[in-house]
Amino acid sequence: MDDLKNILDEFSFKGELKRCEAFGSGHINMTYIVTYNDNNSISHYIVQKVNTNVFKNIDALMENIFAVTSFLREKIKLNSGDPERETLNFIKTKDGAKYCKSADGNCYRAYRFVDRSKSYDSVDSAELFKKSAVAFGRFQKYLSDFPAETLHETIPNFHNTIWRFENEFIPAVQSDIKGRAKSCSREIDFVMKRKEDCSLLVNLIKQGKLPIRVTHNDTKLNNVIFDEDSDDAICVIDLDTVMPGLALYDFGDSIRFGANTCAEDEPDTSKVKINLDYFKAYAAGFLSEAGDSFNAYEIENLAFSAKLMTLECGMRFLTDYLNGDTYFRTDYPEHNLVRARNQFALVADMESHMEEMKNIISTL
Ligand code: ADP
Ligand code: GN1
Ligand code: MG
Repeated sequence: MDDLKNILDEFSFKGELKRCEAFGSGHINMTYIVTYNDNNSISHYIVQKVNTNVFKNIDALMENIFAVTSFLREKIKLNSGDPERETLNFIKTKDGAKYCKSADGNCYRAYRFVDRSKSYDSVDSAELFKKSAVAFGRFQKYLSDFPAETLHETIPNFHNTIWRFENEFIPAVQSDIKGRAKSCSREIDFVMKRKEDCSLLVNLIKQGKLPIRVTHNDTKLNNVIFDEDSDDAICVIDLDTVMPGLALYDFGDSIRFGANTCAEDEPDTSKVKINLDYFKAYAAGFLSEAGDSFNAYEIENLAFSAKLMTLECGMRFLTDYLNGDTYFRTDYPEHNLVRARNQFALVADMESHMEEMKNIISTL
């Protein structure tokens, strides 16, 4: 176990350490909020232990994040925004490094907490969801002239759904190392029947129909923070998966998480539905910022991308369940299976509303 106090001492925080507590609800990294008092001036920072089981090359990861946040800072200034609040501001170690490594080999990084901000784990109005869409759309727009070829692929094939199907899901079913496959044969079948869906976007990329852009790739609602006073979405966070990708990945993943009438781990799947009002609000907000450059194939596949990102995420939860829960943090033994069932219920509901979803897009 690392002594967090020793880790904090590695960073150039000013003042005396007052508090340090676990924070947030992410499934991958371990996040802490720390408070310092410098001559009665209180500062908060976020410190994160990066999951090196998931992110194998932390130097590449941090290089990406520093490059992207520096680029965004200039864009925000050009647009008369406030770079202190609208992008992440990292704190280097006392040695000038982008992160610090503990004696146990764990990697920690730190950045400024955005004061007077809040985050949401679920959507409470179409208006709020639209605000998050504007922030994610703007994020993509601001990065549209970032040199994508300089970015490292922090998790190769992250949204290559057919790759995940063939190289992760099928091997997990076949090896069934925990003997769990028999308890989830319906869920396994659900994915098997949708194999063709998994290749659709990848094939459009191969045919040159979908442009590769710099995308966030993990556009959950709680990966954007809101201003406590105005409730505007101010800053896109959790930048570990910023990589070359499709606009559709960012759109689809937001819908997966935010337009579900339930949390992604609600066990009662009869409550899981697609909220079409939220779908419409998000699409309107996202397109208002990023949509100008979209081609016809991107527009045509917006509704499908929501279904695909949900199917992919459910397949990843199910794969992790079959593998013995080694990737996503879980709170109880069946957590990943519950999450997978929830995602598949949402896929099924989207399938029965696909024409309505497409019609909504065509009215925008
Ligand atoms: P995780 O990998 O745990 O999802 P995040 O980077 O998304 O980590 O951070 C977890 C939570 O911490 C966020 O959902 C948000 O509530 C809060 N948070 C993260 N960074 C900041 C920040 N710079 N300012 C304010 N809150 C933040
Ligand atoms: C993980 O780190 P977090 O909780 O924002 C995962 C996403 C999944 C999401 C499901 C790097 O996101 O891909 O969609 O859980 N992140 C990574 O809730 O795998
Ligand atoms: Mg997060």
